[in-house]
Amino acid sequence: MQKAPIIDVIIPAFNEERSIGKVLDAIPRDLVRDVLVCNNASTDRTAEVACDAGAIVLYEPRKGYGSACLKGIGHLRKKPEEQWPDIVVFLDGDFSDHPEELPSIVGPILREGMDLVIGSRVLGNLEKGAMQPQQIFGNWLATTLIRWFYGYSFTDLGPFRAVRFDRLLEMEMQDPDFGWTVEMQVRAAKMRLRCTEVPVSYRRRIGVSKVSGTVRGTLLAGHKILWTIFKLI
Ligand SMILES: Nc1nc2c(ncn2[C@@H]2O[C@H](COP(=O)(O)OP(=O)(O)OP(=O)(O)O)[C@@H](O)[C@H]2O)c(=O)[nH]1
Ligand SMILES: [Mg+2]
Repeated sequence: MQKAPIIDVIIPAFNEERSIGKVLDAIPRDLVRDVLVCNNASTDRTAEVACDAGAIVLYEPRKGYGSACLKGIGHLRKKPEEQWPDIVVFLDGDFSDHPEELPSIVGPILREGMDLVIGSRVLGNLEKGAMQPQQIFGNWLATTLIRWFYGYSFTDLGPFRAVRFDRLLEMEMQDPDFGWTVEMQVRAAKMRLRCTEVPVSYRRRIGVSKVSGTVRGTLLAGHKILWTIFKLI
């Protein structure tokens, strides 16, 4: 990329009023054009807090992590092509990720010609209790299957990631919920994209756990992730 790259950030958010302001404040805004908070039918003040902190707030009535991300992509795609971003960064709205690490997430795209960069919590600084044992096992299983079926070595399905926008559009992402992250990695592998990982820090979320800390959420997410890997073969 010759000119200064356009980097936009997409944050799916469902009832994250206590954390979203901190997430937005920690994003290095000098590197980023727009921050899109995709408000997933929140019933709290997530939208107001995000708007006050300078984000563009989009509303997505369909629940689910993937639906919120798709809303953000749709918003960017509708712009005239010359205003499309070069890179899109995804991160969570619960302040588990460390947004100030954005430069290391986009670095391999800018400097090494990568298409997709996954922030690996396994390789990075993982706060005790930030990931549940079943989540660590599930990620290990999913990444092992991806290695067997697709020959790509990932260590994590972490939410903090960067992807070239043109490649993201070519992926034609579809998953409306928990399969989103693994779908992106499987599609990237099938497309033989240039993928890498960088270590990222990860801490305990602010607010109530919705997925990994609940039995129902873990079972649904685990099932969906494995199903997505087999479905796309
Ligand atoms: N659970 C859930 N999260 C959503 C939804 N839509 C957007 N999100 C956001 O997606 C991000 C990831 O969800 P989390 O609830 O943090 O999922 P997790 O990190 O696997 O598990 P916990 O942090 O333990 O709940 C957060 O920013 C959520 O606010 C949704 O419909 N359900
Ligand atoms: Mg979380």
